[in-house]
Amino acid sequence: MGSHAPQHRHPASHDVAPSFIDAARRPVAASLLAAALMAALPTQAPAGQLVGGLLNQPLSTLSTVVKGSTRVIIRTDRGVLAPVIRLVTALGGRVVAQHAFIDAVTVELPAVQVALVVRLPGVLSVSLDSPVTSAPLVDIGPAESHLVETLGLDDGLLSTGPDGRGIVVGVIDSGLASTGTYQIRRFVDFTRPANGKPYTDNAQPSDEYGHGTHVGGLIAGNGGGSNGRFRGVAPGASLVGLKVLDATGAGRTSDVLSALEYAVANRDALGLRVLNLSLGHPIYEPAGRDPLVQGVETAVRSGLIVVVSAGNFGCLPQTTRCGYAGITSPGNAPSAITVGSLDTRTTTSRLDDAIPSYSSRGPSWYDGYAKPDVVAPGHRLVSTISPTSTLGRDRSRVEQSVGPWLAYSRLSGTSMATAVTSGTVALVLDANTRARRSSARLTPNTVKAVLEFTSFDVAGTDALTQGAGALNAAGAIALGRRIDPSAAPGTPWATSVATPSTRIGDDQLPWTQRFVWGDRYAYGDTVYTNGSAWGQTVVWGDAIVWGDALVWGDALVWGDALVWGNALVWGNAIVWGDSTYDPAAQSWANLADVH
Ligand SMILES: [Ca+2]
Repeated sequence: MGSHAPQHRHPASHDVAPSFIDAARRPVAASLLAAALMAALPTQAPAGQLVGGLLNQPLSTLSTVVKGSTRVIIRTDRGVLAPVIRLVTALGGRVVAQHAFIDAVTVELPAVQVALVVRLPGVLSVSLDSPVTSAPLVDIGPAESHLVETLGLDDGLLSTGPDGRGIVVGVIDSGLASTGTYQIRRFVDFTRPANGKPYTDNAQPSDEYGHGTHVGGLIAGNGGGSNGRFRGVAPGASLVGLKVLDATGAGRTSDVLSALEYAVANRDALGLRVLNLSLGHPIYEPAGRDPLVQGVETAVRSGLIVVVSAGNFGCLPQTTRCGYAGITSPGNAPSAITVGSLDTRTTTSRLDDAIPSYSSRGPSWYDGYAKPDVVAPGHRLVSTISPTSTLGRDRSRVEQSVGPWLAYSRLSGTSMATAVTSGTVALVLDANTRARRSSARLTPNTVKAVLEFTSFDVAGTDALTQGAGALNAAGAIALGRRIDPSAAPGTPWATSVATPSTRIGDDQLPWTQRFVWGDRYAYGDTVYTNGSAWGQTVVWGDAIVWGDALVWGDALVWGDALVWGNALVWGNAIVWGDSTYDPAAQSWANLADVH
């Protein structure tokens, strides 16, 4: 990547953060430490080159200029986390949190030592403990009032069909206020360390910002106080609140990692099936090194279905020009279900839908993954909020006040689209459980395939903007309930749908029947067979044997569709006219600066 990487603002992370693991600063004889460091120093590569290659993008700049301390996430080879921590501690590092599930540790470290740490044996990479944000968009206009209908969830489906009952969704966000409109199974506060752990377990539900409460209501709110008018997608589902964002909607990557690890460790005890991450930070390094991506991939391999926002960086705010490669991390996690936003134009009909300008387009930086996976209603959605929260105090957003604990407010963004998708996943899981009596479960890849296969095409929109297509909850339920996860590998597990289409309002709309796989489109009936692609340990997008069941489309061509003004995105580079364009000094920096 080198000079083609987007230049991001350097987050101010050298402030002093609260500690909860007071790692002992072991006295180490100077000669012993020197020996360890000498052994660690590489002989085969110039030091500067090595350091630049192992540090993520903002840190490689920071470490050369910052005095004082900085917070970094160190990833290590498997099995050597403990000895690396001992060495880092000897260098003056203080452990903030361990992330054993991805062989990583977050450390507060004198900035001058970063260059030494990166050379320690067993250290794979060092990343800044980057700020994550969840800021929704301010916009003016009529509120979406046909959410349930445009998803195909009317016609009494709730009374007879799935409502998410028995499905637990984890919400990694700013918290959940006690609104009384959704069931909170557990609340864990990762912004308040306690008892030597990086979180307060069984905490009182709270949400000073208001974002998580809105997301939670879209997933599982029952519409209480609004006569059901503003109910969420899966009111039978229950929530686990995993609070990582503060009263301004900002948090730390390390806290998100702690929440992911908690979810993986407690998934069976809590019955967790789905995780909603309506947050992120700019992509600073390849997905294979990004700690947040690694956390999401580990969660998916454990069986959790992880739904992630694409980001709200579709256009340059300064010029309102729309462009590509605005996906945020962990939306670049291959196995996540990455969701962009859809403006339903406040109608039930899907024919007038459009992608809002802010919705981040693919591909992902560095890796060139085709993202998002789908788009979903996310524009001017009305959901629960605490009137005393940061967002709840903005009266211009309020659609209905219910009481001192609850109001319904209007927010827009890929965060909201992600919540609608998580709710739909809960419905699909519930529908499949109701139709089956076996204990076999739909894998994350299967659910993702179902959402993509049943999606609707958004007219006039390219693949890197809409992904496979727009969410079709009714169609996803119809297909999801047909699949028998206990079928033997390689055998059909669902009968084909004769007419792969869904009626929404007055229109019978065809499913796209396509997948976004790695950097390609694919078509075909593969979803009807228990193929290896749907296995729990297969990373979405990996090259695997498909047999004849699938028709490959062309590789997504970074061609005419990707013209941004005069700039053209090509793989990892931006080509400007005929010459390679260095985005670091130009408008790309402005886009990244919004974070
Ligand atoms: Ca519409």
